[in-house]
Amino acid sequence: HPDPHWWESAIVYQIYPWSFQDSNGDGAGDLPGIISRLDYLNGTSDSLGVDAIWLSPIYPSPMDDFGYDVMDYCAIDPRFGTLADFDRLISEAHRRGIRIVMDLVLNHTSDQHPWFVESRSSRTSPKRDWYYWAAGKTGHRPPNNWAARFGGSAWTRDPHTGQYYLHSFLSQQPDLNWTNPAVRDAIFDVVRFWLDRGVDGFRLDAINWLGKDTNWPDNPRRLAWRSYYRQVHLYDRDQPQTHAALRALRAALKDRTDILLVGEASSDTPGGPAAFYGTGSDELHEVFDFRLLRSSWDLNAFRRLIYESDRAVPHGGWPPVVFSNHDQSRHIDRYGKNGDPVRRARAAALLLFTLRGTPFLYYGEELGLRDGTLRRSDLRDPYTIRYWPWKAGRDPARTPMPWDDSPQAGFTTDKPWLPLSPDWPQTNVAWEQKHRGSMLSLYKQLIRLKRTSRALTSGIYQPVEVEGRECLAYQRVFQSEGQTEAMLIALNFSAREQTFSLLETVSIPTRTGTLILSTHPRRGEETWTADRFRLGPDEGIIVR
Ligand code: TEU
Repeated sequence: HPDPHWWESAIVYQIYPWSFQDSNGDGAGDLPGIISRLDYLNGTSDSLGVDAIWLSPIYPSPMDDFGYDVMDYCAIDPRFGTLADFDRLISEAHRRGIRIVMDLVLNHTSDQHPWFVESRSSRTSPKRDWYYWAAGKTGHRPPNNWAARFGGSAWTRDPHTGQYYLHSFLSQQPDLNWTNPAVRDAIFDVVRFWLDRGVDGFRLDAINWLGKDTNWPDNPRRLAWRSYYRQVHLYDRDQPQTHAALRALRAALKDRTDILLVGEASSDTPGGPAAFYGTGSDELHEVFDFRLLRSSWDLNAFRRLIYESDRAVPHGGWPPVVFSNHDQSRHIDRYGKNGDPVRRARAAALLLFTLRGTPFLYYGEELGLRDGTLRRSDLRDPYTIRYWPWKAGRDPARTPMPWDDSPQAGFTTDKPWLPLSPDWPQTNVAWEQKHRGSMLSLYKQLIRLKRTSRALTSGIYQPVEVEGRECLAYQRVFQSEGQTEAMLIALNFSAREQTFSLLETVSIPTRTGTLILSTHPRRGEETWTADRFRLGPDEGIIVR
């Protein structure tokens, strides 16, 4: 039963398959494990209540980048299960009202993918131009100065043919040549393969990398800090060919208005990630905007970035809201710096479910799970290892989901592939389900509220001016047939209790109302007035 644009009222939950639930005791998560935990996500009165799962890659892979290096786009890695397990996941999820969004890694494959194996076999291989090959400069120097995202040159010389291949990430992740129509056709076959199995959408990995300037000009460098230069990715990201490829993909899906295309574009161009909405109806439905995620917990930055990213989405597109994913420290640790992490994470939860857009939760954030404290010998991700200990890296945010206080937190019976985060004895599903003041209880409350409020799902976003500094306020307003539903959100960005009042610079349907939710456990239904209201440290409230 097609439900066009289902994502505009949905809540999406990202599962990192390595870390959600192990079913066979090998210390790593798998599909049968995920199936066994679906009731936690939706389908019972006690479930979290999410509408879709975004699954990070589960395809066969040598796991150099933990699945973002794909060897076969149309199969399941045996570590995670089989295609039969996947089909069962789809039907069991759908039965509970959960949709499945697959991760599609289109910029590159693994160097073990048969396409690349064939491509590198000789200069005249029929698949040679499925990837980018170029001659080096004299003296075994790469064709240009492009830097790989994970360090070093973006070019690696293949001794077998003496040419260089391009890889924007690890050298084990050669970039596909999207100027070649055969590549595009092969990928569209992959899309059809998963659509036939019943998936509901795709998260498009690193999508702004797709097109390249194949004249291979050097990227300019800009002085970033003292004598440290940073490369400006002028010619290897955000190229016009990327838009052409996305338009073709969207056109191929024109009869499927129920298939979500959400793209990851950590783009630094002036148009920013929003450029990948195209006109609003010819490229992606949703594009992650990581500016808020990269910001520190700062009122002025949040006010500006929320406004800008909301305004940037063209008519027809829909914004995702995201604070955490598998690529950086969890936001409880990032936003919690120089403050109270739990109170701030509760305030962030309020934003996640009340800003305009589809909330994307990263597994464990609903528990307030903290980053793992890992030793050098625990690390698995090559990017984390390369910059250890100067950068926190990605492994700390990928630790196993803590389900209960049994050994290994109910995640596995063996040694987990990454150690549990140290807070798991209190921060786990079983404990939090029993405590009304827990992060999990707050997430459930917010999800229930969002689902039953037209204002919170479909209403417009309007900033509201506040008298007194350090308070962010906005309203969500939904109007239809003369009826107005409005919700006001106010958030104290300081660690002190303060009294605020709203300025009447815009028409505020919410000058009086009932305070229906607070991120501080003690407050419940009480009357509220815009003229004078008190907020505790880091407290956020919703007023109806
Ligand atoms: O990430 C692309 C990306 O933009 C990264 O540079 C990201 O900003 C970085 O990891 C932050 O530390 C995607 C995936 O999300 C990531 O896990 C993959 O490793 C990468 O693509 C390559 O496929």
